[in-house]
Amino acid sequence: MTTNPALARWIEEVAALTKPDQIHWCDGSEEENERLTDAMLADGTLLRLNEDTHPNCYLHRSNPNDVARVEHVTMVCTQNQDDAGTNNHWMAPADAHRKMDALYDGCMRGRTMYVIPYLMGPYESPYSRAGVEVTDSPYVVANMRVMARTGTRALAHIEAGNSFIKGLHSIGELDPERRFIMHFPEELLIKSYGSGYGGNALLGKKCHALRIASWQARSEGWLAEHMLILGIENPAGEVTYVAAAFPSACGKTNLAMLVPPQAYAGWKVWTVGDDIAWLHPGEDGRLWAINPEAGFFGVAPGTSMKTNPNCMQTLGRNTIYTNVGLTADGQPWWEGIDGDKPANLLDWQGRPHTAETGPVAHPNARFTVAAAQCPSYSAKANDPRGVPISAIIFGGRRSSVAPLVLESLDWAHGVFTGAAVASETTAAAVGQVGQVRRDPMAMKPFCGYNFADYWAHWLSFEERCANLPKVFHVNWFRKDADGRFMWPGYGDNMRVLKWITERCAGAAKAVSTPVGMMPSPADLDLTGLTLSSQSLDALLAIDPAVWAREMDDIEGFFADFGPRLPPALRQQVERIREQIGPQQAA
Ligand code: OXD
Ligand code: MN
Repeated sequence: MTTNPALARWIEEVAALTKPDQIHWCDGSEEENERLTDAMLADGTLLRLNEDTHPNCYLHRSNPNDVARVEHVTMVCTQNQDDAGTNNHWMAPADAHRKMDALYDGCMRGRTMYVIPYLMGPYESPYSRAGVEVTDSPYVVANMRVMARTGTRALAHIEAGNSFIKGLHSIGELDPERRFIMHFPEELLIKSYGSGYGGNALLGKKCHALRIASWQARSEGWLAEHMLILGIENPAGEVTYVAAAFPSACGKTNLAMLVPPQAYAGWKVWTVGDDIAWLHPGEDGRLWAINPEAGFFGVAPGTSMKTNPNCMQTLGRNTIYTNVGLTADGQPWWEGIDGDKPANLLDWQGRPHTAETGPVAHPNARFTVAAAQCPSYSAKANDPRGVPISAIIFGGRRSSVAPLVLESLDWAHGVFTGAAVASETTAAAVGQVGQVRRDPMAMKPFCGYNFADYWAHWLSFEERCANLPKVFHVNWFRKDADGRFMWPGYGDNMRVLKWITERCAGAAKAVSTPVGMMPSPADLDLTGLTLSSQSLDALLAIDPAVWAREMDDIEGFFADFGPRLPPALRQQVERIREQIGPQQAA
């Protein structure tokens, strides 16, 4: 089924191990998708939603034990444990292969094995990379078709002699005790077993485009990042592109599709990507970004016409919903969606919803939809060269400490700012929600190698690019003493983006603080926003004592990386401590 001998051999080996009843090479066509969809409707994997309100939309209810990424059993299997770093779970490659191959032995008996050639990135882009995912899940095939460029054209790319990542996936028995997501970066190989959930099973996404790609990017001189990419158009029609890294479920999709407030006449935001950016040094000394994905796999709860109108207009046709609730007339429903809560809802497990049955949608319920359906989708999203990045923005979900926005003094300070990102955990991964943890560059779950080496790689861009982006940190999630969010967020985040683009153009003012540059209240365009001056002051406040403790915490976190930690990061801690002043040290 392929003229590529390495691919043909690998498929033969995988089939000999997993013993499927049949093998299907996916061509990515409409007819193929229809056939698979019909089969999934027939066996209950999918339910058809209301054809009048939601044409070609489906609901998938996953096994209730399989609703999020599983970081504790996600491993990076390098020959040398230090190469994976303390930021990753590790297993020796030989042990990992033994473990996984025992699980795969005969696991596809009675099933079809699907072979999905895919391309991450625009066709014809020198930055795009191919992969082949083998899976026994038609739900994975349907989702991969939306999220990546799958089928005949991707296979042709491989057959033209381009390298490809191998990804073997089986849902197995969906038994949490027999669930592992293993990465072998030295072999450009992924082995995933026991889960059908997006981040564990759509191998082009987190496994390939972040963990394996970050490994490749280090040796090849580029960056694979957990970042949205957007273009900000000013009333003069000039577009400034920014890439922004936030931990999972912190609003990347909302920010990527932002609609500016009414008072910002003539401003527009263009969506290039909502989750992953591959950044390459360009000949002009700038960093150029492509979005390797072709779709959005976003969190449904909280999405509404108020929080993300572009997203709501993207959904509603040709969409796969996973673990949302269902109205009596067959429409998807989730907490935070527009309108009153209807009667007679079924929850994400298909049970009649009552006050006792918990949320209607699972907090990590998702939609899978083609990016091309998004009204704000950028005309540049398929440009093989990508878009030039003027600003990198880091952010976390922090109820205290971090102000609304900070600008780094230089690249090394920017790398430090990214390395020190902390955020409260969310439902996107299994585990306790709401715990503050360090999530450097929002890559804690996704960096395929030792963070210390990763930061050194980031620092090395100072030598690679003459015209690097400015680096910022934002926090939309600061809370007051009563636990209420102080910043309205969503479309009003445009006010911060405007200041950022103006800083990039050298046109906005900033004040200096011990931890970076910041707008004074007068530097932010707050036209049309009602916000008390007290709240604004609090949002922009830097408490030296709190920041002194923050430096202690960051230093403790860095200590985990031992002598591999780049000295430049330790120097940033010292520099900031000096600026804060010794009297403030906790
Ligand atoms: C995602 C995640 O699904 O970050 O994008 O968990
Ligand atoms: Mn993500």
